[in-house]
Amino acid sequence: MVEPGSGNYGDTRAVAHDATPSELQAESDAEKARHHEIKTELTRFMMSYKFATDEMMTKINILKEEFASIHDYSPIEHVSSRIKSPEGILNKALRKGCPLDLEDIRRQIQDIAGIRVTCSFISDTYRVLDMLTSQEDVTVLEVKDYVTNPKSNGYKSLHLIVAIPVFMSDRVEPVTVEIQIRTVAMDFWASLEHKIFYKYRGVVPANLVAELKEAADVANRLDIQMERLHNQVVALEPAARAGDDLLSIAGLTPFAVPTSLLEAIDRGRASDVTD
Ligand code: 0O2
Repeated sequence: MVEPGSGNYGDTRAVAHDATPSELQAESDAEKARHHEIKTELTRFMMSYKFATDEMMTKINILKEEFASIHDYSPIEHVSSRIKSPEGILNKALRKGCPLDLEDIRRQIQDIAGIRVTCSFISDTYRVLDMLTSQEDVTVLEVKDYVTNPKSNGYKSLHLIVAIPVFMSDRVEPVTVEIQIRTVAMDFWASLEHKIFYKYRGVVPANLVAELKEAADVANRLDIQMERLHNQVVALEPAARAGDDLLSIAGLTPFAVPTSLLEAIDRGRASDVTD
């Protein structure tokens, strides 16, 4: 017999010891059905983060390709993404004291979808930040500038939390994505520090902490020096480049550009100016 409120977990779903086999079976079926329903909800929940990541990755890759095609150089070296596993979400929710409810988790855990953008130079990290935050459908929820204000251990990165609309079959869902933007040198440092931090379970010996801080300073000096070198190269007179008569778009075979087309557009512009 099912006695409301008398079970192990203090809820109405628990079964008393004298339950008949058919009652036990019914309870087990009901539990399976509930778990199935929750799993479906969880799948939709996780999918929304995958779609948000896909959308942001497309945006970032468009910026990367557009920049590379027009300027012969891209501020973005590398982009990667990850979705936190359900276990990772559960651990973070428990750590933060967040109720185990999908809507609370959606509100309180903002790095379920994470993207990392690696740039060549410090100025590029801010350029990428500007390009992403100025997009109309991207709502900026938070920006943390650990590049200008590094953490005490030496960690540097720009952290951006955005919400992006995901168009599902029956609704539009604003989904948050955490984007970390850093240089190659900052990334190198952060991945090593992350490994050390986990190896020592957060209690890193003082000598290693000091060495890591020193390495962060070296990485910063390297960033500054590499950017200075880059600027010197950019300032040099551009040499005539082979293939200037071709129109190149990444992923497509270069198009030949008829001189007559260039001349016609040029004439059209000149007449626009004189009109
Ligand atoms: P994981 O496993 O990388 O996801 P939050 O806990 O996110 O709500 P917090 O910690 O104030 O709030 O956020 P913050 O400072 O923006 O840091 C978020 C993420 O940045 C971290 O995620 C790390 O990925 C990275 N990060 C921050 N500080 C450091 C650091 O000192 N060293 C390294 N290597 N990475 C750092 P998680 O959730 O801590 O971990």
